[in-house]
Amino acid sequence: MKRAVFNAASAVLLVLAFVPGLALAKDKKIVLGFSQVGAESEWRTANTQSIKDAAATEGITLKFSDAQQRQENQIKAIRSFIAQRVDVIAFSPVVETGWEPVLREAKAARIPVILSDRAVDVKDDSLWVSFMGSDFVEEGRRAAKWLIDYPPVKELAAKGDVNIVELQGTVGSAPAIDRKQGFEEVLKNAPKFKIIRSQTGDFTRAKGKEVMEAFLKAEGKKINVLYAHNDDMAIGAIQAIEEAGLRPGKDVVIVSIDAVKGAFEAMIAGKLNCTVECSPLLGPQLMSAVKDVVAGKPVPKRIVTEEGVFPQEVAAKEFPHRKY
Ligand code: GYE
Repeated sequence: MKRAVFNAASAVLLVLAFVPGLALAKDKKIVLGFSQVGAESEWRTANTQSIKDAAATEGITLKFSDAQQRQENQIKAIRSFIAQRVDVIAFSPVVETGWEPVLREAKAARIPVILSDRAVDVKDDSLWVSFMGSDFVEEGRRAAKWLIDYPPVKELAAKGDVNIVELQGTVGSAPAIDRKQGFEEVLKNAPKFKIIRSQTGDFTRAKGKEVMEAFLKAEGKKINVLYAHNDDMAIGAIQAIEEAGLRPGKDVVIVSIDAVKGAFEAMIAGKLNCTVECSPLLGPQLMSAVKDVVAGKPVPKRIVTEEGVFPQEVAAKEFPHRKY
């Protein structure tokens, strides 16, 4: 009975929404300006898709801008959203610092700003309304915890040092800073584990491969472990390891972050040992926060994404359930 009443009510609403000339919905469409980091990884592609899909589902007009991993492009995009007087601005800041001036301009224009995926480092918290995304420090800790408990690595540690090379994400970005910090924090209590080289691979496959080649040239067989701040860099590095005549996943144990499909394929092939989950599917919660902000409802200052860890042993079983 209740459902029938509800259905009747929504049918009336539907009809109303489609009657031409009725101001309903049309004039009220929320306009969201979104400045994306770029298209540097599988993660980012899935994130962009999630945001576009969710905006379409929620009937939110999305002005989407790709910054190609450059802060100045993001600042330009945000200024243009302000000039266009969008209802809400959301962005995924490529780096943490340097945002005060443009965020103050948005505030002066009374346009609320939501941070998606990555945080900013600004003193004045009133410059943004909400930050939704993962706990990157925790992801780094999870990678390290998995590593020191991984039996082949434990065996190595029993005999001597475990030499780690690290592929960092984009210099100055929240995930690169935090994933390094979380990983090192856990390793502090595991003195046999040594990071012998650490360099940025800018979160891309091409750079991951290039930097891994340099690591291999310098350290060769000394390298026991690769810790990559994202799966794409690990996948690029796997190629470099194979080209150097070594076996990724065996001669070099590899742990990375994101848990994208490409990582599952690499695990199933035995070339990647573990991936720590970081979900890019932020679209639906972003749109719901956008709607709440416009409606004047309170939104949480911090919304943390829930995620897990996937070692190689579970990859084949999990693969069919992966959405990105
Ligand atoms: O891990 C990486 C991407 O900010 C969490 O950015 C995101 C990171 C993600 O390029 O693959």
